[in-house]
Amino acid sequence: MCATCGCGDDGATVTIAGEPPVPGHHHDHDHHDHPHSHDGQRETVSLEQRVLAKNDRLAQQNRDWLAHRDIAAFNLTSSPGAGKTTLLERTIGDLRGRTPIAVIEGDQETLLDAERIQATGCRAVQINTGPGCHLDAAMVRTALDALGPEPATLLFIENVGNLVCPAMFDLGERAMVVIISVTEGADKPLKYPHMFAAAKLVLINKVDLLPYVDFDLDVCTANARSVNPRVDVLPVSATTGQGVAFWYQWIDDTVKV
Ligand SMILES: Nc1nc2c(ncn2[C@@H]2O[C@H](COP(=O)(O)OP(=O)(O)OP(=O)(O)O)[C@@H](O)[C@H]2O)c(=O)[nH]1
Ligand SMILES: [Mg+2]
Repeated sequence: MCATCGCGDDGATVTIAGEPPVPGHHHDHDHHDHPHSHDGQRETVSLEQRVLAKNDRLAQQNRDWLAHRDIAAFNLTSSPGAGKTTLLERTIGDLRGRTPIAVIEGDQETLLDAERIQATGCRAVQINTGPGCHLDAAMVRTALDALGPEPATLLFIENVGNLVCPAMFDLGERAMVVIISVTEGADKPLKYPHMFAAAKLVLINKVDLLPYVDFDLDVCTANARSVNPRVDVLPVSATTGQGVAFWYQWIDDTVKV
């Protein structure tokens, strides 16, 4: 069960396209078999705390595992369709040859995004969360075992498209990057503050569409900084390539920290 929205995430699977799926971890989540509402709010809050505390422990193990191999991981979050996979396709193409790159894809169903990434020649595994609405640290651990990234890999984790629950689940990444596209409205940082507060970088994508939509870059930036004063903000277009050089520079700077 998701600690934030209560949806189920049992039965996640990890798949390398072209190979049979392997079951993900079992989500015992320290809970019993009954719904959690019958004992009132206190039990629900305590369960949430246990789920998140357990995730934080596993995330720290992931962080240690990655650091030991000099692997920097970036957790990409956004609402569905903001352009995460398109940006990854361009990023892989542009950074190819500079450093090894691998991708963990998270979606409720389908191998579509992993297949798009593999079409670029990059190694990718797909986690299908089923009814679950976010990746968690245990799923990423299973995916890392399947992926076997070489030392010094640049690892991108594309989270399930959702601006709410992924904010709560540390995966052991170096940084969370939230992508918002100009068609979504400049108010989104105010309406989904937890995600923007957790991010190190906000990428404002699809700026090629700015002439056609009512979206104010300065207002969106100010809204993001009102919930996270130190967050970096970069406007980009994953399809035209506008601004992506600054994204690559940001990756370089963050990897070196
Ligand atoms: N005009 C424009 N379209 C874009 C841009 N980036 C992505 N798109 C389009 O937006 C749609 C969704 O892009 P995806 O990359 O699949 O988005 P996503 O965030 O990976 O989607 P989910 O994984 O389903 O959450 C596609 O039709 C892309 O071609 C961009 O910079 N400009
Ligand atoms: Mg995608």
